[in-house]
Amino acid sequence: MDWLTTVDHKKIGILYLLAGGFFFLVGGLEAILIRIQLAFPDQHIFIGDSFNQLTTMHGTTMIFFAAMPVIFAFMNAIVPLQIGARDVAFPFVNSLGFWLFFAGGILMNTSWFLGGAPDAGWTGYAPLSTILDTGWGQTIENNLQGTDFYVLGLQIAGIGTLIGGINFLVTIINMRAPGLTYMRLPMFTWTAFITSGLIVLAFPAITVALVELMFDRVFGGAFFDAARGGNNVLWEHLFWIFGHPEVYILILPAFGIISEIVSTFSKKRLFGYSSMVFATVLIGFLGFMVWVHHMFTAGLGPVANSIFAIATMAIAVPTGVKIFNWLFTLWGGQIRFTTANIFATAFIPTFVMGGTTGVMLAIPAADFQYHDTYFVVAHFHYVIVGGLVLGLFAGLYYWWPKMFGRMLGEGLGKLHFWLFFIGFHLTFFPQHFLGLMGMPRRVFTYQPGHDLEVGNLVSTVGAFLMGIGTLVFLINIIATQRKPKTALADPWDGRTLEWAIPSPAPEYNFKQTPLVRGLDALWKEKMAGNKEMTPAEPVGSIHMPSASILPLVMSVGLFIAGFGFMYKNYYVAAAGIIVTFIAMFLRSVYDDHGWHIEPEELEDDKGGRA
Ligand code: HEM
Ligand SMILES: [Cu+2]
Repeated sequence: MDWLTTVDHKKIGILYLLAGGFFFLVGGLEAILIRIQLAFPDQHIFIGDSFNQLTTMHGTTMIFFAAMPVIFAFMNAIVPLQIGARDVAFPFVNSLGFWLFFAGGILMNTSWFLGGAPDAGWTGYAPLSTILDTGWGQTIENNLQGTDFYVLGLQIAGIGTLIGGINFLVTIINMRAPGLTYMRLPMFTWTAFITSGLIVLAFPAITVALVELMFDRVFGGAFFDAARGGNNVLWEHLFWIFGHPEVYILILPAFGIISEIVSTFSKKRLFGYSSMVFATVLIGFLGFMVWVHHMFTAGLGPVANSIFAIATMAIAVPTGVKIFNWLFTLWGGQIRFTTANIFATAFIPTFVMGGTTGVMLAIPAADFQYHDTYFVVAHFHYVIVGGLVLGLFAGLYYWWPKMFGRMLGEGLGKLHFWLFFIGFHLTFFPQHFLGLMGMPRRVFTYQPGHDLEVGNLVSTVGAFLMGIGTLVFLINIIATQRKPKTALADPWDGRTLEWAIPSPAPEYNFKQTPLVRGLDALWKEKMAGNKEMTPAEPVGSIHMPSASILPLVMSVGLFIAGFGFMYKNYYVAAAGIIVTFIAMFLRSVYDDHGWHIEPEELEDDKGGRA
């Protein structure tokens, strides 16, 4: 019950991690099924519709319901601690954001059991996504509803993400401890800040696109129907105006995680901190200027293509700055190869390979050849799996003690790393060549005798290795959970504020708000010979927000309404919306001032002095 009503950012972080982890397994299973079908030529296991559903759901699940929530898990679990805050700015909204994401994810995945999943690709291109049973012969046999699940599931989840982004923007702007100026923010918080900004600017584009798609599908609209005056390229623009920034929403926090870990485990401050900040802001900005590189072959013409090609290549510059700064941080450091740091250092060359193929794709003339082949599949998996997922694993090993009070096993961790890392390269490296040899993406089979057999088989073997690696990680988690909570407050000899308080953090985080006196606030105090942070305020009563069931109720309401719209049963839709509105009404009329923890209740051994 506690978990259904919690507004504590640390618990919400754990909820995001559990839900995101669950969807990672679902998406991973879908990936393995795809690779089983492609292991050998001319197979008949998942073909046609079922293959399209697998690829669509795999992509959508991984991006929206696995990677995004795990990033939110870290933002929740770590950002308030790194800035010396007691919670996020709007704890209630934070919980609402989680439940909306979860409702959207579940709604979309119920499609598997209700007549078929969406099958128009994770990009949902019109007019493929606008096809439905209109009675004039365009019926897709068993899949009338699939894309409706996509439209409504993403819409509900998207609102959750959007309000989450707003919340973290406000939190980082307003709730920093005294002395924590912007140029002293830990790198992970900086990337969380820019990512939140990108969310606030990018998600409205997909919201609008999905509303239009919903009108086309549910109410017979014509936004994307060229025959009735609409324009299907409009969908591509709206999707990628969101979609390209989205990939930076995903990768920037991973950059932040890597920066923290590389610096902690080389016992050096991050090389070129201010250039790192500047590069992050610049990547965020340029992320909005390049969406058309996904549309080079859509026929926008040479001028548009050239402008967006140059803008795209420009992103490689700040990205290169980051890469060199990480290398210079490691250079001459006292490096400790913990599991977290192995994942972090392996991230660097892997991500560089993904960036390189990105620059290749950014050349329009070349892209006409690569586009919609396995080369693109190889590119984005190098950046998303080789970049983001390695970064997330690094972060999990690093912050696990802070989140759960226990250390993940190092032996199993290293086994996990090697299985996953080798499996990853086996899976995706051959795909570059499959693409160059002409294998189109999203095909469910290929014929023997075109030299595509070996690459595909190696790729499938690699996918199984990654799956086994993930199982080792799960075993590690289970083994760890059975041990007592004995993690130290600062197990890695850390540099930033989250290591100044016990693991796991007490409910109120900091007994006294700390005073920040420089970059790497905790390290600064350690160097000055202090064992703990200097407090910025006397011990006093601590104000806490009250738990509430309303965020869950609001999300359930929208979940019900989603089904109503899908099956065009407007009574159900109205009932769902009414549930949500009643919950909103209760929230606004019921005055809740929260509660206080009095100084006598603060345990001495908890919360340190700061
Ligand atoms: C130096 C940086 C990068 C460059 C120059 C770059 C360039 C490109 C280009 C030109 C395409 C379009 C290929 C085509 O469809 O023909 C593409 C696709 C893609 N990129 Fe990147 N990229 C970069 C970094 C990233 C990062 C950091 C991510 C994610 C974390 C990412 C994720 C993707 C995805 C998911 C697609 C495929 C979208 C789809 O059609 O399904 N890229 N990239
Ligand atoms: Cu892009």
